[in-house]
Amino acid sequence: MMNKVAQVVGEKSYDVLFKFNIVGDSNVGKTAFTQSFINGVFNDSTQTTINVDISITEKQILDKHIRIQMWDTTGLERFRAIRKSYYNKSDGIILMYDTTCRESFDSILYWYFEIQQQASEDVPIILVGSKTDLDDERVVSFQEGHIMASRYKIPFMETSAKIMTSINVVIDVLANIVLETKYPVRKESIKGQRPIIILSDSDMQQEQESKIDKKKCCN
Ligand SMILES: Nc1nc2c(ncn2[C@@H]2O[C@H](COP(=O)(O)OP(=O)(O)OP(=O)(O)O)[C@@H](O)[C@H]2O)c(=O)[nH]1
Ligand SMILES: [Mg+2]
Repeated sequence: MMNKVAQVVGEKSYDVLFKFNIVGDSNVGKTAFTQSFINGVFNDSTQTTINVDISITEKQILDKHIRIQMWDTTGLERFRAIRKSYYNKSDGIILMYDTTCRESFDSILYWYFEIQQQASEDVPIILVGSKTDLDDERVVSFQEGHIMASRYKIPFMETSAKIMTSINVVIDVLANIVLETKYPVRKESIKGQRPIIILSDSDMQQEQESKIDKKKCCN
């Protein structure tokens, strides 16, 4: 098969290996997201990640068997130096903020800048707003997330690791974008299956920022 990079790891084989990084402020839910995706369970007693945790899983997308490495590191500023090598050869990045924490949303600018500095040019990024199950505590509206993503021309989704909302969809969207880039011949077949809204400038103008009071922020 064209482009097939068959690799064998123990008994298992896979067609493609993707390295995905998840970034965002401390406490936004990066580890909870990763664990929900990898293990299918929510752990509400996560500790701040020290150094880097790498988890691995495999997934079938269309005719490709994909091995996904999830690289999860701390969002704490004092560990910034550690993160330099973290972005090396990243295939895709989940840029996360917490919908109940305005400060984490304001930090998106900073994280986007760090990605531009450290990751390879044109690495696919998806913006993710976390903790949608905490609806009463929400301080960042869906529209604001949408507008931010439009600004950077990247896809956007909201998730909850606790009730498993859209966790797999985020990974599927990112994996499909990477597959489209690495295997352009597949573009047409994948396009029809991509569950994302392509954000345009006109979408952006039509969106009204909703007025939500600041109620609470990150710890
Ligand atoms: N209700 C709710 N709580 C969540 C969700 N995701 C994460 N949390 C909680 O938010 C807190 C922080 O989650 P973590 O996943 O450890 O955050 P992190 O981004 O990995 O933080 P650092 O490792 O310090 O960078 C924990 O108490 C989680 O239980 C969610 O979807 N819903
Ligand atoms: Mg963590």
